[in-house]
Amino acid sequence: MNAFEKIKEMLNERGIDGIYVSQQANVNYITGYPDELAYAVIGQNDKYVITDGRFVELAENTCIPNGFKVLNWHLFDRSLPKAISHVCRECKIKRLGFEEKFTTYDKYTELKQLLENDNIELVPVSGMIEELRYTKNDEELANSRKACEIADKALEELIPYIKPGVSERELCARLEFSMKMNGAHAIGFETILISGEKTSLPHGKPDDKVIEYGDFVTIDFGAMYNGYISDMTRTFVVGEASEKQIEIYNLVKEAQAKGLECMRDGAHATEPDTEIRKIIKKYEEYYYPGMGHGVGRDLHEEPFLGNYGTKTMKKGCIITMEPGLYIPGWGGVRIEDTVYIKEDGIEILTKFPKELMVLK
Ligand SMILES: [Mn+2]
Repeated sequence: MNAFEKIKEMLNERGIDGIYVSQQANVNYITGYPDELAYAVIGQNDKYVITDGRFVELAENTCIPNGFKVLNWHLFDRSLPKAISHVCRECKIKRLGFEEKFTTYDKYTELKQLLENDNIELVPVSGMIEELRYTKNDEELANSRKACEIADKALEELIPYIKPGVSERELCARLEFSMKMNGAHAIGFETILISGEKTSLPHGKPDDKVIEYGDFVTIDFGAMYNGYISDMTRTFVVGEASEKQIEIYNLVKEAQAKGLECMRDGAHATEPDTEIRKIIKKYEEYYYPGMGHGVGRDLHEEPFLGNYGTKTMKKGCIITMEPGLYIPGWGGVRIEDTVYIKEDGIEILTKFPKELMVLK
């Protein structure tokens, strides 16, 4: 069954006969459109991409081959809701689903008014296209694998530059340059490249701080390839590692290995967290409980792993495993891989070594 057939089945299950899709990764996934600022409306028999004049040619080239019609909403009094209501009339949609988490209030209000005039009902929908994106097909896996390879290569190229006196900003620029030179279509997300005490900030930002002797350096970064993102974190020590740095590092490494062991087809999203807590018990107050997430077209997507997780890992999921310990005023360690769940076991897509590296 292709994606369009599955979507029609989902429309039936939800008692709607069309859906307006606005979340960008969802739009790109179902249409094949590779850029931003496009929307989709799927009916029982027709499907439309709606964008503006800057992107019409691209949308025609990429979406018409997939059976979409392309509209320019600027030609509907520069109103996206007017273009959507036009499509609803064309497709004879009577109950239109919309993504409640990704539709702004002003668009909702205008669309509701327009549709009411045509006796069309607006129905909030959540997580529908995301359900299709939950597991990855071979083509998606190939893109993720390539993004991970590029990240591995870029980090390897950065290692010789990580030394005292170099700023976080400079290292960050070199890493992102390397990803692009190795074929990344974009960086996957804002690079976290932090050092010293700042490594206690799980999502700290690089600045003009220079690397000092004895610093931890935490690098959390990813490449994007054909719309798919890799996500990897490594933590290094520069110069010489203290006993406590070695202890914390090895504990997180052990926790990460345990987390990987808990990843398999059918495992519940809470399971890695439960097992990891047993290992880091002594430092549990410094542990952050969100230690994994699906990654694909979006950096953070279902399933989310942690004590609040509700989903089950499935064959075809691509998920990160990234436990860390973050000690305020001292520093932190995180080790993260992007992992593919196979029918029988896992494939770790990010392959950069995880033994503690003390960079001289
Ligand atoms: Mn991550």
